[in-house]
Amino acid sequence: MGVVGMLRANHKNRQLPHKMTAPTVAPRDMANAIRALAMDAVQQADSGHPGMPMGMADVATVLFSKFLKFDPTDPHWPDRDRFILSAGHGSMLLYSLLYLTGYADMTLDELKHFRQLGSKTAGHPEYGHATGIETTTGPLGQGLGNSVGFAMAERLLRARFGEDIVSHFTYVIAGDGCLMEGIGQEAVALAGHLGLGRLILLYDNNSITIDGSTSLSTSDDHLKRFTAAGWHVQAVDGHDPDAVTRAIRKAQKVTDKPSMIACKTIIGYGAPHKQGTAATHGSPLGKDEVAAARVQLGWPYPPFEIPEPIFTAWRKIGAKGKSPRRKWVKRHAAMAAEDRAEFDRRMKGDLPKAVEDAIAAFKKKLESDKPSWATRKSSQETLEVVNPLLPDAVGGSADLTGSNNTNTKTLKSQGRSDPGGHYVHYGIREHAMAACMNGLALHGGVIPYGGTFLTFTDYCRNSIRLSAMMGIRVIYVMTHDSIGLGEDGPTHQPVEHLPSLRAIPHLRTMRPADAIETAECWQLALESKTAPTVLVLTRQNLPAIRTATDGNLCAKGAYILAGEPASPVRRGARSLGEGRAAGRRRLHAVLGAVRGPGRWLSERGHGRRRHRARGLRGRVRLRLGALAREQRRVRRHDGLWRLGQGFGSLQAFRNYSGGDRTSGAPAGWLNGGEDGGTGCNQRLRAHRPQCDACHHGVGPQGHRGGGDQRSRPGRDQRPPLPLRQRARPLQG
Ligand SMILES: Cc1ncc(C[n+]2csc(CCOP(=O)(O)OP(=O)(O)O)c2C)c(N)n1
Ligand SMILES: [Mg+2]
Repeated sequence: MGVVGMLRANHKNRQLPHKMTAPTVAPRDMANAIRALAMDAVQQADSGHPGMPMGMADVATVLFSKFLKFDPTDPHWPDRDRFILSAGHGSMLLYSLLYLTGYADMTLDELKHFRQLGSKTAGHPEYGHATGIETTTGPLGQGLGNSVGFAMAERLLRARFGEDIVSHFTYVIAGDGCLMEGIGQEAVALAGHLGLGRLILLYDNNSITIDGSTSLSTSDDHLKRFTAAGWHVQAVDGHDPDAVTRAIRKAQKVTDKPSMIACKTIIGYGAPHKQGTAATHGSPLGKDEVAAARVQLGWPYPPFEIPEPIFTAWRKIGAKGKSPRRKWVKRHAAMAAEDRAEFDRRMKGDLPKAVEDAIAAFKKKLESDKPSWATRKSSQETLEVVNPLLPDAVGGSADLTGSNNTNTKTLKSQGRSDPGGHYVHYGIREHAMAACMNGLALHGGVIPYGGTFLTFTDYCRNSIRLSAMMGIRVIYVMTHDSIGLGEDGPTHQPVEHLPSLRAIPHLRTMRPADAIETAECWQLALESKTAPTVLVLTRQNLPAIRTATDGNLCAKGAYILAGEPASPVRRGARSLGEGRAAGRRRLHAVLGAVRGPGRWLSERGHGRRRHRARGLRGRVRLRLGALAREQRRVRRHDGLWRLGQGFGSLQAFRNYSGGDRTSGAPAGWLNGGEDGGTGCNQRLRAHRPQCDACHHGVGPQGHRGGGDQRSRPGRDQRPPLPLRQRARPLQG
């Protein structure tokens, strides 16, 4: 009898593996539910990563059943523990856990549609697709960087509102890849330095990456490395639930250091012929191996079927958080009214009214003073006005505080001795700074901003892209924006950075031209709850060109600086012609506001202003150069921008490859495949895709000169989740 036959025979008896009489179910069987869901979903999708979920199932079961404080009926409960899957390729681990513990929007149907068009179970976990996904991960090391921000936000808020209201842990699962990444090292060093005691890292120490054994590429002793960085470290057998339990308990008690638990695991645990090898990392196990794994694990149930006692046991775990949450609700209700209102405001992300008033008053003052400040100085002066009124602000810089002008008089440095300090010395760790700010923003209750030189946005780029993809309020203060930076030379001179930032969808890139515009751009950045902002600021002084008027003119995207033009285009031209300096300034204003993040102006739908902006585009284009032209081509001809909500999606792949994953899009076009926005490089390439059947170009309307690709039968035709309709968590 073959393996499948054995299975059938076993399944007839419907016996539960091991000894299981409700209500006690062995942890091993709880973990096997995760393993089975992961391998079956990947097998069904014919795509994905079964190895990591199968390897870490035991650890995750211990974490969720014994430690994690969460309530699926209130996924945004502010005092929940945060769970971050930094090894985002193991997304089925998270999806299985969300389903098993009872998050309403993670249904079995979603698991069955893993990596399919329109499902919440994207290739990598995407924030906003489903509740319980705290952050978007996939680019390795990002989640680890985020976790530092989550833990920092918790500590800051605990210092302000007390343990009764804020007291939770941040748990992060990271693998060999996250630990190898440079950003990982930056994050580890920062967390250790700050002594973030509520941060617990569960390291999937399986010694395997895609290429094979980790011995091919690394000789790091992570335990020593983490110890040197100031972490508490332990090493355990990741398949021994008792050992994992003891280690997490111990880690929780270490309050002055972050904790790392290296969990020795076997990747693909349970797949008899493939476990322990890279073969389980990123490919379906194959029908026979899945069947063999069922026998090996003692799991005779058909795909996606979880036996009732095991399912009930998981749901009980999901229900455990109700009681602590209710107690928290009572404590919250008992807070002093003023404190409660402040806590709620901060978790909602609303700004105090006083901020708007103060910026308006500051603009009036600037109008009369007419300072010729560099915009980095204008930025600092704005922050001096805002920060005392905005306790949410968490500033910082990657060791360029005096250059970025990011610190203000009222802020104290964040650190062990002042856990409530709102200024972070990130050190020379630009990438971790950006990822950490993402974590701060995602946690809620704080508004992060941080600075470096514009040219070093390259070091932060993937995190900036993720801020934009997630639609979160992170403010990047990028100074020294041009050749006016001084004598540092070409290594420090940003040339292509501005257009390349503007090519990132949903990112607001603003380059104010004087002090008033800087104040206005700051206001926009602070008010922008659903998009990050890059403030591009000068080192050199600029003359005042604006007179303050009521309202925020930069919010319009573009506006007429002076006089009444005969037509917007001619107006722009005339400004340029009127004199070099004036022309530059005019262009500054336009670049600062119009091009912005590329789309937000037109999305706002102000017809007249849109017209004006379009009129000015011809001028702007001259300065933006080749990259912007490529970007426009991508958008105009290929339509992926719209279809993929700006970042690429399964939908785009399906539409453009005729719905067949293996038929292949044009070379180099969508090689992100099912990885989704986190892995798709659509932004980086500008090929015009062709239909692989007839070689006609395809666009948003489908085929040009051919049939509509989307009408191909035999594929999931569920519509994608429109960006705005996704289950975007309210912060708090
Ligand atoms: C920044 C980045 N580089 C490369 C990749 C592609 N990638 C995905 S998983 C992986 C290997 C990760 O190894 P590990 O963390 O040990 O995961 P495991 O194989 O143990 O599941 C790589 C290189 C990525 N997702 N992100
Ligand atoms: Mg590994």
